[in-house]
Amino acid sequence: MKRILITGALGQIGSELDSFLRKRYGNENVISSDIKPVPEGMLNQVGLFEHIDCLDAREIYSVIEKYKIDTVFHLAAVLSASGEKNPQLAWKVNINGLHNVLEIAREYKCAVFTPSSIAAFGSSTPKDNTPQETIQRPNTIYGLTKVTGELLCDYYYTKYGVDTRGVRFPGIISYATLPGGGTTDYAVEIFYEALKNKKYTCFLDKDTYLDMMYMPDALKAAVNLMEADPSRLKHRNAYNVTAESFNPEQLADEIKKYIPDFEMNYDVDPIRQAIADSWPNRLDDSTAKEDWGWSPDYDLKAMTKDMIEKLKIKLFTSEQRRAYSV
Ligand code: VAH
Repeated sequence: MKRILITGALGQIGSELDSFLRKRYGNENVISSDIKPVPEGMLNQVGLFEHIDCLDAREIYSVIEKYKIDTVFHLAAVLSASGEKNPQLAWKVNINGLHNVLEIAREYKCAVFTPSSIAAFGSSTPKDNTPQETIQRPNTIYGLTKVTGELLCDYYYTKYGVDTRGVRFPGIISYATLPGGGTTDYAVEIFYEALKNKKYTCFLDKDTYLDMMYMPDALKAAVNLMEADPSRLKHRNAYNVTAESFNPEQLADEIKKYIPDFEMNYDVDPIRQAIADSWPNRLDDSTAKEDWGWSPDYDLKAMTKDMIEKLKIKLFTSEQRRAYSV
């Protein structure tokens, strides 16, 4: 892995994967791309940047040719809640966009990382210690595109030898970029609201268990898998990975250790609740640990501590931080 392209680089994962990879491989070896232009406020944070609409194969071709790309982290996707509002767009972006990338990777012999998700499982999947190989019958368009994407990436590996790899990400929590259109977004929004307003109204029920992961662990999973010795990989698309499983009430209780007067309310969104209810409570990620040494660093306690510390710096001036009784 020497010359890397990230698609969807302005999203929640992409915006942090960009700087992570630049530190690891050098600024000149990481090209970020997105369908959107770089926002004013991010111009000094992004390295080499190109416009790519993954539905336009010519744009992908030209960037891969221009920079002699050998590895693509394909992150451009429509997430679960947004997908239910526009299933047709979700299918086009998540499948046709992926197919464009795989076809070009086949021609230019690029390796491809494509994240799957716990959303690739459905209500008939075992909810606790969800196995690496089990029933996958999701009932959301996002989940359906994730299962299709897993199968398509495996096909390109077995049929054409394209070095495709992926992980099934849980909900990802980060302080740098707000997520957009996800069912797990509550676990990010809650921190902003707790610090700014000391209260949050959660759109999921208090005892909705979901797998979650702090962004540093998510970046570690993606890069460690792509750097792993291919001979050790018994799977390609995609590995179960998780770091923690908690429900909104447990997250609220952990935040109260830093903001004692934080108030948590609930106003359940039936659409996102139904999506969350169809997902597992806790994955079994032992196969990833055995095959390529997966090992998360952040549990609920460590993630909450770091999120509060980093968001206080992001949201408040030093005077405000001094005055803030946290
Ligand atoms: C979503 N954040 O909520 C994404 C993720 C497991 C959830 O795939 O759609």
